[in-house]
Amino acid sequence: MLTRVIPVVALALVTPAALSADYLYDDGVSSVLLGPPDSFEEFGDIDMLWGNYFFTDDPTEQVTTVSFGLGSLSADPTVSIWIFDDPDNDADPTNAVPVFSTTTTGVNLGFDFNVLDVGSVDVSGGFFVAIGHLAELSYPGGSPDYPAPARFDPDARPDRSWFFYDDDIPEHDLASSGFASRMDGPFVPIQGAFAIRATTVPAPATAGALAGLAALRRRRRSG
Ligand SMILES: [Ca+2]
Ligand SMILES: [Ca+2]
Repeated sequence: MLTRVIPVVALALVTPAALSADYLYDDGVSSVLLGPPDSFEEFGDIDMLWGNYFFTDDPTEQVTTVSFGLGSLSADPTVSIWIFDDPDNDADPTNAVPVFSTTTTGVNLGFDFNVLDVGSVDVSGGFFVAIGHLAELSYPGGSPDYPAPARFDPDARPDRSWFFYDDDIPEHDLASSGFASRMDGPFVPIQGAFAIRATTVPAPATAGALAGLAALRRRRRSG
């Protein structure tokens, strides 16, 4: 009995890391920044959310890491990190359900990424990984100005990236956000994909099944 258990445990520890998947659209050179237009001055500070929609390779996976590039930030550099699972998996995140959120201090690292360990967040099929930031209205030199925190790659596909503006982004009902657009929408002057990436591992059931399969093969080989 012991000889059957030990290989399974060892494989369960090794397999998830070996099978981790990276989801991204950018090519590492995300050279364009997006923020509210100065014409939004009448609305004051603008809450932003921008993110990428991905599809899991396996039916269910666990997001372990979110990586994101940032542009210019407000005086308060706090950013929020959100993971949504989309119940209808239709590439449209406006009805997606938040399954994880936290806040951290964002840093503009140029083409490099802020990296956040999110633990193990279950997602199935279509999921949406987004960054939030309050774009504070300021008046440098007397003219209205907003930061442009959403960094994107203009060479990447634009039809999986979405952004939202509102006084306070309604993360639990993105469809009701004051402004929502895909990155190939009519109000987008430069299209592209956001510098937001997700790393996943197989969900425990999948990892366990794979480990069991490997153990079965090993037993067959040795038998
Ligand atoms: Ca889903
Ligand atoms: Ca949807």
